[in-house]
Amino acid sequence: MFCEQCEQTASGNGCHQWGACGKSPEVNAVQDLLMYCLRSIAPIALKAYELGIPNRELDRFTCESIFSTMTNVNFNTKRFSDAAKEALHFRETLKQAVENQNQTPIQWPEICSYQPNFEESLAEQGQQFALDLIQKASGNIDIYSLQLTTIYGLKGLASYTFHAYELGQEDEQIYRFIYEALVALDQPDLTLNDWVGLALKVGEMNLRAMELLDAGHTGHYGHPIPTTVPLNHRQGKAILVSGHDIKQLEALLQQTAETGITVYTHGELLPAHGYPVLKQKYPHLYGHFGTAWQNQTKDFAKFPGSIVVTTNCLMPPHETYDEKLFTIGPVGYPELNYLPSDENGIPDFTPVIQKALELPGFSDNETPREVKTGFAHNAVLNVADHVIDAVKTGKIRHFFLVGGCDGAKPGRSYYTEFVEKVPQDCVVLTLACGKFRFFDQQLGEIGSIPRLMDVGQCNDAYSAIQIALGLAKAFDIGVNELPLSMILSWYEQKAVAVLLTLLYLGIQDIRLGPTLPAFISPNVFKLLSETYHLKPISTPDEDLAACLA
Ligand code: SF4
Ligand code: SF3
Repeated sequence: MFCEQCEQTASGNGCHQWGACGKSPEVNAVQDLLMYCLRSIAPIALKAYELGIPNRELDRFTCESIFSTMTNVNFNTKRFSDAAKEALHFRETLKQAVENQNQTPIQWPEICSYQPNFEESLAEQGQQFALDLIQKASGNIDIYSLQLTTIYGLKGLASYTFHAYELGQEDEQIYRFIYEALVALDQPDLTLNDWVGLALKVGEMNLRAMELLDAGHTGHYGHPIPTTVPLNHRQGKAILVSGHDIKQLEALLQQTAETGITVYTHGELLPAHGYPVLKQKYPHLYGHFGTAWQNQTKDFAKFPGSIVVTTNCLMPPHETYDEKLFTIGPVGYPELNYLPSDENGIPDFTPVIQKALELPGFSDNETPREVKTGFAHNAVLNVADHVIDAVKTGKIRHFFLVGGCDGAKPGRSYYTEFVEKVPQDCVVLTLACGKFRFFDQQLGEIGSIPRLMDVGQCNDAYSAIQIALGLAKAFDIGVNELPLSMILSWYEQKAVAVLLTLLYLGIQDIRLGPTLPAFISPNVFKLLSETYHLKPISTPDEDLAACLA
């Protein structure tokens, strides 16, 4: 086994025996095999596009399959094996269609005939792919590093593309690029510069995917507005929804509308409360329960209702709560209740509702506690005049975007301490699950502007980018000249995609932690620090002083 795609990777140099995330060597090998099957489709899918016979079903399948190999999404070997079979079925059908239409015979690359033996262990067959890329890169560690950066970024891109198409937003150029990047993995003659270009192109495409997702969310649910969200529970039966999928949250809200059940968000679904359509249509969408993903074993055990995990981050479930836990979409775990989707991509949530009705629910009303969310680009740029005025009159000295993933490492207390130490004349924008380290702090206001603003989920990095670009335009300066510093935390591959987007946009001086990705080689890091002044976090005091200097 070899995997180093997330920040939790063992000893900072790859999980070799068993995943620190709980992923087994078998799952890892079948994930690698599935990725190889997808690579074997890519040249055919590109040729199909060229001939005007694209296959949207395959495009979506490819994204969902890549997404399912991300950290903390699916731990079920059987689901990966089934996906590999389906991938090859797609490949052979499309190959036939392309060959029928093409005037002359096609000499496909060797990979296009890859055929695992589905009668034998796929886990054993998948092991050969662990070292496939480093061999193809002829041992060049820097090219290998950029290939991994590209693949991991692709996983994040595939996940946002998946969410965007769920909401009816698609762009063919993203699908084509995903195939191009997969094809590139089998082109041994690409140079280091080619790979830098491809990694940045992942960032560019990810910006487009996040833009589409933003359009999908705001088109369906309205532009987020600053909204107070209860952190306390209320008496009654309850369902908790985790992950990032707002469309699935809405489907569950529809199906629970007449049941008397109260619905709570968990983790990255907190920003759902900011969408006016959801709040108006579904009064039983009440509050938020728990904090970031790595605390779920405690949070889920305590929750007295059923729980649905719509996307990452799922941890191996504890037996004290596995019976009330349900997964949907790309998420899975062996033996755990999985609800398949209908032809519209929506599961029948009846088992979740039945389980919630069987469980005790909350027996009392807890003392109210609350946080605010909904400071997305529209809400913030609507008051841009106030913000600009506050900057010009010296009331606001600096903005900090403290965002990204949370995780279990003790070094992540840096982010809490950083926010606590931000001077009174500065504003903190935050997004993604890293905010749970400080999201309920009362930082007060500067005039009418809150000092702590939750922009949204990790994909709402798009919103943060729009805010930065909007302010830069209003001040008539470049975005790197704004009094804004980005202090980012990463864990999984969506964060890799977002980081590549920021680099693609030329954002300088990003501070990244809690540790640098293991897959970034020293030379690649040198390149990033020379070109973009990307740097690792140091101490809150040192970094604050440097940002404010
Ligand atoms: Fe290790 Fe992360 Fe890979 Fe899991 S996803 S096996 S923790 S590197
Ligand atoms: Fe969090 Fe998993 Fe990355 Fe969407 S939920 S940010 S870690």
